[in-house]
Amino acid sequence: MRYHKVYLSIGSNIGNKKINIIKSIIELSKLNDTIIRKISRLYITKPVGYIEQEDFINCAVEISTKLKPYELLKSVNMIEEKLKRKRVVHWGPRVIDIDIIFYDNLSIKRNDLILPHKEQKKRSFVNIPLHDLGIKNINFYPNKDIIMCIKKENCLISSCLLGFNTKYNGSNNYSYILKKMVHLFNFIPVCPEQLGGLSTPREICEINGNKVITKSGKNVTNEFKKGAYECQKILEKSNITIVILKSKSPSCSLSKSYDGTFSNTLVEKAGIFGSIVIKANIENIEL
Ligand code: PH2
Ligand code: MG
Ligand code: MG
Repeated sequence: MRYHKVYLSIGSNIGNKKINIIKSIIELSKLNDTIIRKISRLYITKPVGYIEQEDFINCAVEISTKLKPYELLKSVNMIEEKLKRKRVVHWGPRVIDIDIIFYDNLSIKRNDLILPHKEQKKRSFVNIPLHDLGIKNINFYPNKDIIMCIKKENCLISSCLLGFNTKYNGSNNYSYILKKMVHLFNFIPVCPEQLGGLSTPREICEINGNKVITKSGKNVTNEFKKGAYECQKILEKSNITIVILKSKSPSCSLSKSYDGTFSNTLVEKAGIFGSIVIKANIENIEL
């Protein structure tokens, strides 16, 4: 099975629109046999069609996928559902809308799937982002629905996710998708455990009640607290509006952590720095 080149248009006009879009792209990257190739800039756009709603943020994404058109459509719908489920409002404006614009050079006309997308030519909010991706020969009728590009934000990020060898075992948790977002964020990499004075490599640690302990039983709570405090100072000083943190880490987790028994058991508990981020109400994403 070969890879197909697909262009998607993504839009959001409820809640934190930028975060919604980034989360949807992360979900797309998790699909089987699917690779994110390029992400356009993010644009603020005037609503087209029903104009009595908030402005949108729109972008376009190029992916390579082995999924067939209907498999991709189903996957994309599942991502929309997953991101919508967390919201109360189910009608009208959309938390996230992911549309398939081009699928190779395929042309389909069915009730539930029209390729290329039926409205593509009419919509600048689709075509201007597509242009960012380097597509040539797009037919489109210019209009005025684009207002401006959104500017880069400062994003504090777990350094292991960017590929720095700051993980406890001396390796990293490199996530290729972040390298596709360097035009969207100024990444500020941190490792709370290193900032707390722990060495790399270091012993594996887990949260046990209100302590952090190593596998051999050493109490490293103070180091973890110091590291979290150092990161908090960076948060406060650097005008950071979003944080991307490593999941399941005793410092960085924003949801689940290992329970302190070193038996691969997860519990609902944020990490030491993760808890500070949640309390501070800073927009966050877990990877
Ligand atoms: N999506 C629509 C209708 N109108 N307007 C803008 N600016 N951006 C959108 O993504 C959009 C829209 C239907 O999907
Ligand atoms: Mg749409
Ligand atoms: Mg749609």
